[in-house]
Amino acid sequence: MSNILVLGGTTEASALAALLAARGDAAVLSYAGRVANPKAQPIPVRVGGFGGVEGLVAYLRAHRVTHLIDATHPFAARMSANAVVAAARAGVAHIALTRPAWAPVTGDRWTCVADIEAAVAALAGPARRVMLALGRMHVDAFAVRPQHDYLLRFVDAPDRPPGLPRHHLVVDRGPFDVAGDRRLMAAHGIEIVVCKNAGGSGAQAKLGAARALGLPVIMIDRPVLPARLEVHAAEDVLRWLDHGADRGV
Ligand code: 3Y8
Ligand code: NAP
Repeated sequence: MSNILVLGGTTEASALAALLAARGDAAVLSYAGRVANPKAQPIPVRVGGFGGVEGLVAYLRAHRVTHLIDATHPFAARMSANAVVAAARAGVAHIALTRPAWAPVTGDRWTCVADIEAAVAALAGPARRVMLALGRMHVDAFAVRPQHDYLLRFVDAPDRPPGLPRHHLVVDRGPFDVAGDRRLMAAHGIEIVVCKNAGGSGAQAKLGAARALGLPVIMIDRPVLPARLEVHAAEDVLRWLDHGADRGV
């Protein structure tokens, strides 16, 4: 009898949770607790860190988890690294449900950079109107570029104002749509967009909006993750659960 733990926080994790609920699988979805009201799920939810690798090993053993499914965001690098190590230590089958990285298409004006610091460096120069579509956690890194007018978008209202002298904050959660993002960018006279290569559909709208408006995009590449079994569709996870997991394929 399988007992599944899904590391969530993405559109794909929610899609998987719906499939697991429909099949009646014993499954729990885990959130870090980063936002005030995480999306409700059709399976039981736990919220909060595990306490590093050791904490996750202890959780896997205490709850007799048989399958660990890492469906976190591609930038949740520490969680994903911990999951690989903890699953191996606890002898729990592990798979990652990820989404392919976005690739530029005709009309895209991308500058790809390695990480947040490189994106900050790429914003040297005269003042511009910048959509910083990175959420809340990395805004402070851009304080060394105070000359720009920033458009920020957070899931929750922050308990202190962002440390950027000129900014406009939108409080909204995705998934977003192209028409909405295009209206937002036009209304704020955005000249350049900074974003992470999140992949998937939930954050993709801003790329279509930037393309339609002919705007350049600073695209932050994903962090490197450990080697692991990966699939890109929730249905592939179900096949793994039903046929592959016990053979470790
Ligand atoms: C807490 C749980 C679902 C999941 C929805 C996806 C899509 C909408 C688009 C922009 C980019 C950003 C941000 C974003 C998107 C989905 C997905 C996605 C980007 C929620 C959620 C949690 C979080 C955490 C939050 C981060 C922030 C990042 C906002 C739920 C809504 C920018 C990533 O205030 C904070 O501390 C926010 C932190 C990590 C990145 C950052 O640095 O601020 N996501 N987002 C999860 C937890 O506690 O474990 O309520 O659904 C989930 C979603 N956010 O089921 O429909 O699948 O990616 N999330 C990025 O891609 O750059 C917004 O504004 O254009
Ligand atoms: P991270 O930096 O890789 O993880 C930092 C620590 O947060 C982890 O070591 C773990 O704490 C805890 N954690 C992360 N995800 C967790 C989960 N699903 N359940 C329980 N604990 C979790 O992670 P992050 O980038 O802050 O992402 C946090 C959450 O937001 C994840 O669910 C992710 O899917 C979601 N998200 C992130 C982004 C993004 O841009 N980073 C975008 C959309 C959604 P312990 O070490 O104490 O176990």
